[in-house]
Amino acid sequence: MRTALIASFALFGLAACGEDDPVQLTTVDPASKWVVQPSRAEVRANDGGEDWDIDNSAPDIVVKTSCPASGGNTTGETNEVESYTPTWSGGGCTARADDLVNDGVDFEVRDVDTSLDPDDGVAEASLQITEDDLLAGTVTITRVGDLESFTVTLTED
Ligand SMILES: [Ca+2]
Ligand SMILES: [Ca+2]
Ligand SMILES: [Ca+2]
Repeated sequence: MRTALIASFALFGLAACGEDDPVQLTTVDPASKWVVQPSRAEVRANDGGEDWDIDNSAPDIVVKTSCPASGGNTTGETNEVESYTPTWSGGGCTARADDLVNDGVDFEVRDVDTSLDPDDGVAEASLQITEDDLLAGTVTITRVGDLESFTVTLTED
């Protein structure tokens, strides 16, 4: 009886531990540094039925990127691109491979407006990144917030 009880506690301990075990990388060096760069997005034609901007122009899209908040990782912000299909080549964040795979990356996408008309939120998301994504060098998510799609490139620094 006593043995069984201990055994079940041991099993419970193992299961609880398993959930929190960090993902082990097999090909990519866990300590390698990677740049997470928003590269393009496809924005919905309107913001819940309203035009993005009162002058009926395309939204002015900026992406804030937050790599996992552990030692040496960074945040970034793209420049503003006025388009329904914006592309960017700078303003990403940098992080260790093991931090990316275990903690993912947070994105906040907004349409910049004037001080009289506060910025419109477009999407907020946490993007899980796998070792396969790092090896592929890119990852795309679809239908998040008011984005039809969102693509980031992953480049070893
Ligand atoms: Ca707007
Ligand atoms: Ca605009
Ligand atoms: Ca705007």
